[in-house]
Amino acid sequence: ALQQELDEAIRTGDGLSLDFQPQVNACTGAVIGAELLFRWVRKSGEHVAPEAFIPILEESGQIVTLGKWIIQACCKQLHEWRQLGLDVGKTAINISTVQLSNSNVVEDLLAAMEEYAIPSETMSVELTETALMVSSATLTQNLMQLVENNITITIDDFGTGYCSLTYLKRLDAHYLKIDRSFVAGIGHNETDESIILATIAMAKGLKMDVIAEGIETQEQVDFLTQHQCDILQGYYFGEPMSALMYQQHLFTAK
Ligand code: G
Ligand code: G
Ligand code: NA
Ligand code: MN
Repeated sequence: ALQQELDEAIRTGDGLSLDFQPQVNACTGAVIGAELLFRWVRKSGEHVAPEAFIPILEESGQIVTLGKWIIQACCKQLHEWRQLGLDVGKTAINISTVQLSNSNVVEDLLAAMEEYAIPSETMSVELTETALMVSSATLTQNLMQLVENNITITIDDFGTGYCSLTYLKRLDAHYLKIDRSFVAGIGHNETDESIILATIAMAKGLKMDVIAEGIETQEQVDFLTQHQCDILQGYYFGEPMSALMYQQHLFTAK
């Protein structure tokens, strides 16, 4: 039933939307871009968390059409903002390793960016891992195509996925994103703090920039800034917002 309802939603667009959550420069606090987060509200009014249904769609293959919808809607929105003269920085779109292994998702992204005249330096991909991946030719090809087209790659949820270290070794990723479960331990869990410090040191050694997510407190901001984290994201700076709210946020954040 969930799958049928989503099929219909993708066809009509009803109940589907995109949220934007600001990402800020850790030193200056300036908004440098946003992460795009997909939202689905069912006909019953129930909000379904992406974690709850994306794995199901990956299994059924529906993630391919949903992925196309998200990419189209994102580029259309970015185009509108550009037309208004709004500089929204870099937008990070979540793409799972399942999507990258089973579809032409990068072709879709490049086509939409061309259609809506979105420069590659304003687009980035957060590589999320929802299932154990065996490397496939399609996955490798898709990742290479991103790099060739100057689209930056972030390894998402670092330390919680299945084989992130393998990606670090094989992949030209630009950013490493510290998972919010580690950030939550700052100030009271030495293990989490040690993992964060080791992760930052490793990322710097690999010439990568570090993003931390799930920032909710000043203490977390201070700790991460003191330890050379580059980009911060979390409720402390702004919750995921509708496009309209985000647009207003950009004006008031300046
Ligand atoms: O904002 P929220 O906690 O609901 O997002 C949960 C997770 O859902 C995110 O960490 C992200 O990995 C996943 N997600 C959100 N939007 C998308 C999307 O557009 N595509 C994919 N593949 N995953 C997404
Ligand atoms: O890693 P992922 O792409 O799932 O991260 C995005 C998710 O994290 C979204 O579901 C978003 O709603 C959630 N999120 C964003 N900021 C915060 C925060 O400060 N605290 C918590 N607990 N969750 C957050
Ligand atoms: Na993400
Ligand atoms: Mn994450």
